Amino acid sequence: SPSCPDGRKRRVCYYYDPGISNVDYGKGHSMVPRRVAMTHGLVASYGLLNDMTRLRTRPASPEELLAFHDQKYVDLLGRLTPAAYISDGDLRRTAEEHGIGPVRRWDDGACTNDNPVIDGLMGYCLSYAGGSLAAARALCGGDHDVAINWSGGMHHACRGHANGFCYVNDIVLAIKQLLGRFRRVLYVDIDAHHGDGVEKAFADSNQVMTLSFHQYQTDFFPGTGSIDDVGDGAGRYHALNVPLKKGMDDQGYHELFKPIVGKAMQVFQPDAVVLQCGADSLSGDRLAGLELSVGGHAECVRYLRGFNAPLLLLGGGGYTINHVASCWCYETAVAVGKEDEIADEIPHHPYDHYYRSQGYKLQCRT
Ligand code: V1S
Ligand code: CA
Ligand code: ZN
Repeated sequence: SPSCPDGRKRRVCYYYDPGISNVDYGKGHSMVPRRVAMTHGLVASYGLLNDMTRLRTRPASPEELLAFHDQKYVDLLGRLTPAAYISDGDLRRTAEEHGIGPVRRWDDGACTNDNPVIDGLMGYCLSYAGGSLAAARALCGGDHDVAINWSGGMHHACRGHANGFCYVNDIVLAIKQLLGRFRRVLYVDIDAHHGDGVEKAFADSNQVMTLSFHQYQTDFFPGTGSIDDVGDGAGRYHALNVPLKKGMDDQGYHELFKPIVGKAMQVFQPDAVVLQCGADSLSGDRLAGLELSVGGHAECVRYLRGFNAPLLLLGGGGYTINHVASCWCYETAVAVGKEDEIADEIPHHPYDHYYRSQGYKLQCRT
């Protein structure tokens, strides 16, 4: 069925590694990787896997991380386990210099660190980076129009430093992969936080335009992304920032999103687009204060898909996990052009008890 203004169906591929359900940032930590397994459970229960090619699960190699990260940092990630962190003082100091800290506070066991030393850390990094690389390669190959990795989107990681729950920057790696085939890449970031790691990586490039919409106020993480921050040197005016006040709703958001993204598409004429779909911009998020509905969030996907450029969809933040999974499932439906066909009533599946507070409804139509 025609599902786009140009009447063409999109060929969609999708990455999911079930290993994500075992990744645990620690007790009380806001980042819950199980939300990606919940998303996959919903996607499967709605039958959407039949409308996409499932990419083979292939973790990145440590060498592939070196396309952005430095050798010392990659070596550290490879050696860092909770046991080694406790027994090896040198390793502990090195980890802390690179932004990675203890998983537990010794009094009540609750996690207090943004980037804890978690079990299976390197495997987790290689898995989500491998997913974004596989998705980027699928777009380079030309057999797919949209590629999805909901476990990716870790926009804060730096070259040699973990930051804001992100250890490796799969987005930078994926964009570098896309640049092997495409001349210009537009990066759009609808996570409630500023996409600082991606912006910084390409700040002096005119081949990559970065555009972040984010909550911006005193004490809101990471504190960067003012409207005056526009890129450096050859990349000047190729970094765009749209700082928002808390409470911004669908209508206010799209009064900015559509004209700004539309203008960026028109002026920059990208050959590929990467959309970081952080779902902490949804209303009711545990960390952020923007007030998008699932329909309003997904409208960003629908709008960008309509330009018919190769499109990479990634995850990101999102801390009220039933909302996150509902949103990314609905956006998967948008990608395959079935948003009008999926029922509001959530089908029975192994994770359905998580959706009790929303009446077992996807709540995607506004
Ligand atoms: N806001 C916020 C927030 N909450 C936490 C946190 C909460 C519980 C824990 F167990 C551990 C950490 N950290 C933060 C922020 C980082 C937000 C990262 C957003 C990531 C993303 O959605 O954009 C993409 C995945 N960190 C801070 O505010 C820094 C601190 C300044 C305060 C919190 N403490 C724990 C560290 C230092
Ligand atoms: Ca953002
Ligand atoms: Zn965020």
